[in-house]
Amino acid sequence: MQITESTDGGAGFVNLPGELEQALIKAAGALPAWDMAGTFLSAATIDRYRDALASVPLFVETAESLRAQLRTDKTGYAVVRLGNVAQALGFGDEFLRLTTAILAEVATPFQPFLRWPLWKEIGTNLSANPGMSTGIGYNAFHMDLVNATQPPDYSVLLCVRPDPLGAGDSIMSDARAAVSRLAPSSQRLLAEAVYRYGSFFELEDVGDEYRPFPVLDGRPEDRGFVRFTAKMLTGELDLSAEHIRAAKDLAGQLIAGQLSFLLRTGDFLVVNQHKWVHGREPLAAGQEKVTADKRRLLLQLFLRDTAGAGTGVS
Ligand SMILES: O=C(O)CCC(=O)C(=O)O
Ligand SMILES: [Fe+2]
Repeated sequence: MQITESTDGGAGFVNLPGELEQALIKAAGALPAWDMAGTFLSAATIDRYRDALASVPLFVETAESLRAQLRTDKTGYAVVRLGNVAQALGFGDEFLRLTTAILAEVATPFQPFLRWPLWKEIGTNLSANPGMSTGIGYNAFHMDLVNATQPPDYSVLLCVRPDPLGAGDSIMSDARAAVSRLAPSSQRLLAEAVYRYGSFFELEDVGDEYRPFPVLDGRPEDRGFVRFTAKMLTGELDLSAEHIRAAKDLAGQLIAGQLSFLLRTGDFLVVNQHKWVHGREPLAAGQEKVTADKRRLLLQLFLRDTAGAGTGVS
């Protein structure tokens, strides 16, 4: 079953009333530059942003409903459509401050990759491995920072430019639902700490490297993760045949339940990583004919649920 949500009707989509868009466009100009406290947006910045937006009509209710929508026991993801706001403001400081201020109402923005700014560019790189983040191929289902003991609670992707050739739909799958469709024998195998993926360096505030890790950690849904990336199933695998089979069963169930939609300019996707895995369909053929400044470009940041009772493996 493939559910394609190409219209605004999907459960996760958030369109703001025109009145709120206009008020946000006005308020953005008054937002100061942010300060960081280590990898986190500073508490002083969060307070200043909150004060600046508190008087914007409809903002407080909208932020509250976004926070509720993102819970594991609710939808667990959102595509917030800020296209009109982006059209008015462009993608400079004002727009990024506004987006950061909105996200700070969900959880604390942070950037665990020490070598990147708060908003990390994910561009289109013709010479990158096609299956990896900036590559042009199929970006298979994964959670971000899968090999950390405390992955970010939420992953955010802001679309500056979609693929000008019209492809590259985002894909999402409810990992908890996919696991529930597996045979108990597969679930048992996925609970064993035998899986490995990727490197771990120059990272902060995501705990330690988790290697090997179990896909299923047995923790409650709002705290634990389905620690999975289909990217670990390519190449030489140092895993038993039965552990490979269980992981492939899960990959198959994730695809069976997938949603897909195209992020437009000014949309941001927030994914609750305790519930959903994400990925991206291939970009269209012919990228070499698109000049570098016109190719697909996203900005990524992460959120830490500091109000929660702690996440991941402690
Ligand atoms: O390109 C995309 O839409 C997804 C990128 C992504 O998931 C990542 O870089 O972690
Ligand atoms: Fe990702």
